[in-house]
Amino acid sequence: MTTSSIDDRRRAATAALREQTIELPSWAFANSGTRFKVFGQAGVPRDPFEKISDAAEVHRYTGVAPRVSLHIPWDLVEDFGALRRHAEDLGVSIGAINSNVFQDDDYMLGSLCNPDPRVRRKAVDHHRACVDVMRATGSTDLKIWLADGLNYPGQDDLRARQDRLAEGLAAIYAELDENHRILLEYKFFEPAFYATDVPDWGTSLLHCLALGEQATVVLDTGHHAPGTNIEFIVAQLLRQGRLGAFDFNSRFYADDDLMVGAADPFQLFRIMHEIVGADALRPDSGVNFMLDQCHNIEPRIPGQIRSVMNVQEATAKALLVDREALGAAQAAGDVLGANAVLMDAYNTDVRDLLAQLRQDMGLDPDPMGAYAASGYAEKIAAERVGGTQAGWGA
Ligand code: PSV
Ligand code: MN
Repeated sequence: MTTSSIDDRRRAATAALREQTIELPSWAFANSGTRFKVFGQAGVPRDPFEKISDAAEVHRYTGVAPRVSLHIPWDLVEDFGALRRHAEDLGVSIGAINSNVFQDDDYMLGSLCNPDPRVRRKAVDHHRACVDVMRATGSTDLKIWLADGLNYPGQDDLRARQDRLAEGLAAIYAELDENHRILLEYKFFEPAFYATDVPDWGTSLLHCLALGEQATVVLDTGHHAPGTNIEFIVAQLLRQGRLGAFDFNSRFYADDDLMVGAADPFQLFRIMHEIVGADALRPDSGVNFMLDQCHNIEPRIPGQIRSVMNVQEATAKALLVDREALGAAQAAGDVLGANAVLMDAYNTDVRDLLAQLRQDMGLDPDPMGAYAASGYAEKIAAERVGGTQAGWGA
């Protein structure tokens, strides 16, 4: 059996990890909760500028989180050029622009799939405005998640809704600049419970294929039924060159939006194994590794730091897989041997490797400790008094 040496693999892993970037969601820094209670926290941002300042702290201590996704209208500001400059001054940039066609009364029966053409036009216009935000901020990704769906059989026509969806998406696609992409997200249920208009990767992919090269699928790890083999979906989308991005988070039950790698680090490893196997970790692979999380009870900036570290750990383990040995075992039909090669990598403690990487990058090897010692949490708690803390809808 051929094997590459562990030292070679560690060297290659370190080089790849240096290049990996993870995008942070602006809404992770704002108040959030369940439908039962939102617990406020001291120092929560009052506006998008403060959200970006907090995101920049995560980048300061991890060195691998240089972009922040915005959600419109939650992150509407008068001057997006100023927001962009604020980000750049702090060493970060604006990432994906998330549209929001689910929090306006007009959208009760859907947005792009709504039976009323006036509402459909309004939803397309909102996306036009989002493309303008992309131009002003330098963003290249328009992330679309639709809450569209039905609660009752017969409530609307399933096929007609797909036709309206295709038409609306085509109108939005026509607005894109050359360097822009659409990231079309799917989710199997919620808020609609009987039928969702973009429920799965297949539906998203079909619409993307009809739209053109600039349309790709975004895979939110929380948007699947229990037991779904997510790494299979990853492999399929990569084969088609249509995996545009991840929304990383953890689920125990449904769309829990907990910290990535907290509920099922093994699943995260399996996903990253597919990514590494398809050489899709490269920064120019077109896959945007984003977080989509809410920190309801834990402090938010450390919650994001921990999440970034969790992604790095899973990635490091995937990079340590002895692919030559794995290939040889697979070719020989050695079921247990192949499984053992994968598990060896998963069971490797990579924390020392990542601590060394951070040191090489001029960072503290312990991002959580360094942030805690920085005094930033105390500073924002003291400074951010008055005003309204940001949350969903603000
Ligand atoms: C929907 O559940 C989702 O995952 C979409 O990405 C939204 O934009 C995000 O959550 C924030 O609500
Ligand atoms: Mn998402």
